[in-house]
Amino acid sequence: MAPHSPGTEQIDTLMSVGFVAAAIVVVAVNAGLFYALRRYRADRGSEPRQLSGGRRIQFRVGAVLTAFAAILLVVSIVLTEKARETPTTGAAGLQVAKSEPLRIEATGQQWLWRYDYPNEAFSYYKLVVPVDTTVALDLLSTDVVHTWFVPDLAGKRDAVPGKSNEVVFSADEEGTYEGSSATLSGQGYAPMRTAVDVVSPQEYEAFLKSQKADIQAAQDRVVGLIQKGETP
Ligand SMILES: [Cu+2]
Repeated sequence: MAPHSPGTEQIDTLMSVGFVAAAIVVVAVNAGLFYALRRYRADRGSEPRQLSGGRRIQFRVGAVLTAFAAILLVVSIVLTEKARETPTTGAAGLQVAKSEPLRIEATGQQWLWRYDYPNEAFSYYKLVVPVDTTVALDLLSTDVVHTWFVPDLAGKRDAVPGKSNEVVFSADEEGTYEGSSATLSGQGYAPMRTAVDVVSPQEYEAFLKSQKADIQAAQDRVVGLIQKGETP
């Protein structure tokens, strides 16, 4: 995972903290085990010393574990302090309206994502957004629960039928970010992927225009065929 949005940086940090904590526990447990083995082993044939742990040692171990858990909690909170902040659109981003995110609708349906842009253009599978811009995706579903998951840009978020959910991100670099299926939504769930194309604000505007023109041309063609009495 390579974080490319403020929120995912926090997730990445939290994963590192978890990894370091797990490593400390593994090392400490094994060190203790080897220490006990060496210190208390007896010669072959003779019976090793029988030990019964006193209450004092139990308290000491308990205190160390509690302190470890407390440190972990504090470190995690301090390092992920910014996780609740909403990213703001930067100077290189698309200037929609001050402090307002760019709103795009993402609709999950078996088994495809549809994106509806502010100018009524739409696209399937691929979402195009401007770089350095706060994007708020309104997640909707027409059938079952789908999960929108592009690991480099945001955490998993569900699209639930009849409800509206939101995922906010701001991509810091142009490029294509792949998404993956994260929730079983029926037999076509595995190929129900998505991709996010992060482009410059100018390219984004150009994409919206050409996409809308293409859709209009296709609709006109169909209407024309129907009027001529042909089946499209
Ligand atoms: Cu799905």
